[in-house]
Amino acid sequence: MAAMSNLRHLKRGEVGPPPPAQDVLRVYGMKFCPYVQRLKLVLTAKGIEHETVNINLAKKPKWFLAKNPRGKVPVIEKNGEILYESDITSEYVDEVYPGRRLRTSDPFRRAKEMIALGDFTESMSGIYGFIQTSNDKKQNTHLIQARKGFAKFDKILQTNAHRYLCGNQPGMTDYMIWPHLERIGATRPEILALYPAIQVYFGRMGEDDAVKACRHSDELHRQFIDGYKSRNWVYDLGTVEEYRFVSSTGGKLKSKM
Ligand SMILES: N[C@@H](CCC(=O)N[C@@H](CS)C(=O)NCC(=O)O)C(=O)O
Repeated sequence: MAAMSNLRHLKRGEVGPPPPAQDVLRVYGMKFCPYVQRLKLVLTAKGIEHETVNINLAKKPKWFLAKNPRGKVPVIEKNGEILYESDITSEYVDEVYPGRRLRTSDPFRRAKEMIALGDFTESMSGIYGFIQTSNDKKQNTHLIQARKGFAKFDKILQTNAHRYLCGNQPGMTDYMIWPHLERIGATRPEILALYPAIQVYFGRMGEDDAVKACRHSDELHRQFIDGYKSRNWVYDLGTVEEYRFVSSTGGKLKSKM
């Protein structure tokens, strides 16, 4: 159950995997997707066994589009049922699998977390715009947008009574935020340095076991984002493992996932 699976990304024209075996949870993902990482953090924090099939999102197989008409990862499949969207799948597995409950149960605290997530999310299109362009003028516009959300998020963290947004251990909202912070830390650490509370939070999240298990090196992130900038998406970067299908019609997908 490697956290961010190293399995090769399957593309259009390639035969799809057989359905998952009875009661096996399967994640359709992409090694560098922050939304897949959200779900993987939740699965890892709760110790939920699962297998992974990685999808080449630049050349999506038809059989994948049939599973999620939105064409996005993550998707989960179990016993013939399918769900997608990182927040929906994460909440679902948190609720139906045993283990530490990651969603905050107190309605008021949960509502405050949603406000923090909203402020953080406000800066995301700015951040990804900034990371992906080399044009100075465009970078500046994106940075202005990113800073608005970050300043609000930093203020929330300053007055937060706990080590993490969700308490003294990372919870659901922390895991929804972390994948984006990881990418900013890897590519633009100077932005994080502008916000003292975000920087402390970043360091604390980095100590969490699930975060460690799902984390890519800064160098690997930079390699992937460089491809992204030049519109040359390379998904099979770093360690790459091959699938071993037992049969094309059914049965277990045999692989270290
Ligand atoms: N709202 C979705 C966003 C997921 C998403 O954008 N995933 C990207 C990869 S990081 C994707 O599948 N992109 C393919 C596409 O948009 O065609 C979620 O939270 O799961």
